[in-house]
This record gives sequence, structure tokens and C-alpha cells, in this order.
Amino acid sequence: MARGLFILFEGCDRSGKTTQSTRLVEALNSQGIRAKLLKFPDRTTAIGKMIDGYLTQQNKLSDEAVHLLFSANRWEVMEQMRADLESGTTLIVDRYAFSGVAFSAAKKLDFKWCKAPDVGLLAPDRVFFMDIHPDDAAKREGYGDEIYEKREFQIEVRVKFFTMMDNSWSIVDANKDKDEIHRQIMALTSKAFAKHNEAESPIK
Ligand code: T5A
Ligand code: NA
Repeated sequence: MARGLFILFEGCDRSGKTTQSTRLVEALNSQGIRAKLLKFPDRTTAIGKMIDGYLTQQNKLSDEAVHLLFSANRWEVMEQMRADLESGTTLIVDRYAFSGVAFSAAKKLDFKWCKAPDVGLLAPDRVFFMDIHPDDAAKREGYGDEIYEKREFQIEVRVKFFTMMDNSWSIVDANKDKDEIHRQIMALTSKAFAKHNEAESPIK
């Protein structure tokens, strides 16, 4: 059986990652493609609850400690992710290790140190970067509720994301209307499936 595809959404806060990843999973499922939505941080686990307390400013943690918790929160589901992909389920993931590195590096933690705990995690096949200027994101509902939702910091985070991009990334203009973005993401996803199926095919 063909392995599932691993598609990742990354971007600054309020860029529409949850909106678009949810819509993508619904669209794939309605086409009979087995797809599952995952979100990091997963705030439901014991580690996730500590992260949530930090983000909502109920508890304090050092920058290094919270960085390692975000990474551990990915490692705790790695076996499940591997099993899902191997059984042919496509994974649509809302944030991942790139967020981990971008946010901690924006706090001036050493870039190499930030990357180290995530080395060995499964790598995404495609990354959709939801690009929005933090000034436009700030106009969206709920902005400013969490610890990182501050203009200067988000500008720094966006720069860090740009330093990590390679040709597996597509930049999506996240300031467009939701339906238009969804259509663009569907087109990018079909391309990713076409490339994936070609690679999996025994006939070259
Ligand atoms: N973090 C995360 C780390 O520091 N290290 C890590 O390793 C990881 C994984 C929480 C924080 O944790 C940091 C990054 C974050 O600061 P989170 O739980 O993903 O991460 O954060 P959330 O608050 O859930 O999500 P975001 O703030 O990033 O928002 P989304 O998912 O990008 O945006 P979404 O879809 O929820 O939309 C936000 C609002 O905008 C509207 C929506 O309806 C909603 O009201 N909207 C649009 N409005 C106009 N036009 C559009 N095209 C719109 N699309 C959505
Ligand atoms: Na979100």
C-alpha cells in the first residue's frame, strides 16, 4: 500500500493555519482520501497542558524548558504518525518543528541548539507557509491573547521561517479571502499527490 502524504502548514500567529488545514482534511475525506488532522502543540496531553499553561501565561517556564517541551510534544506522537503514514493515511499537520525553531530562535536562543531536539522526527513531504504580515494578522479575531502575539516578536519569527525554507515549501498569500486560499491549497495538494504517486510507482 502507498504511504500517506505528510503535508504541513506553518506560519505566524493568526495566519489561518487551523482554518485551512481543517478545510483541507474535510475536502480530502469527501474525495475518499483517508486524511487525518494533527495540531502542535497538542494541548491535550500532560506535556501539552504544561505548554498551554505557559502560552496562556498561567505558569512560567524558562525559554529552554518550554522549547524542549514543544519538541517532546512531537516525539510523544511520532510512532502513531509513522504508523498512520505507513498504513496509507495522509497527515495534515498544523505547525511542527519549524515553529519550534522559529519561535525559540526569535527569542535569541542559538539556532543549532534549537534544531537539535527535533533531529530524527519524520519530515514533511510539503510545507505550506501561510504568509501574512503581522500587522494584518493583528486585525484578526483573538489576536494578542497569547504570550507570543506581539508585533516585533512576530516580525522576527517570520524572518526565522524564511531562513529555513527549501524547495519543499510553498508560500501562500494568507491575506487573501478564505475560499481563494482554499482553492490554491487544493491545487498545491493535488500536485503534491501527483508527485508522490509517481515516486511510489514501481514503473518509472
Ligand atoms: N509554538 C508552537 C512554539 O513556540 N513552538 C512550537 O514548537 C510550536 C508547535 C500556539 C503558539 O505556540 C508557538 C506558536 C504559537 O504562538 P497554536 O496553538 O498553533 O500555537 O496557536 P493558535 O492560537 O491555535 O493558532 P494561531 O494563532 O497560529 O492561528 P491560525 O491557526 O494560524 O489561524 P486560524 O485559522 O485560527 O485563524 C485566526 C483567525 O483569523 C480568521 C479566523 O476565522 C480566526 O478568527 N481567518 C481569516 N480572516 C480573514 N481572512 C482569512 N483568509 C482568514 N483565515 C482565518
Ligand atoms: Na491555530
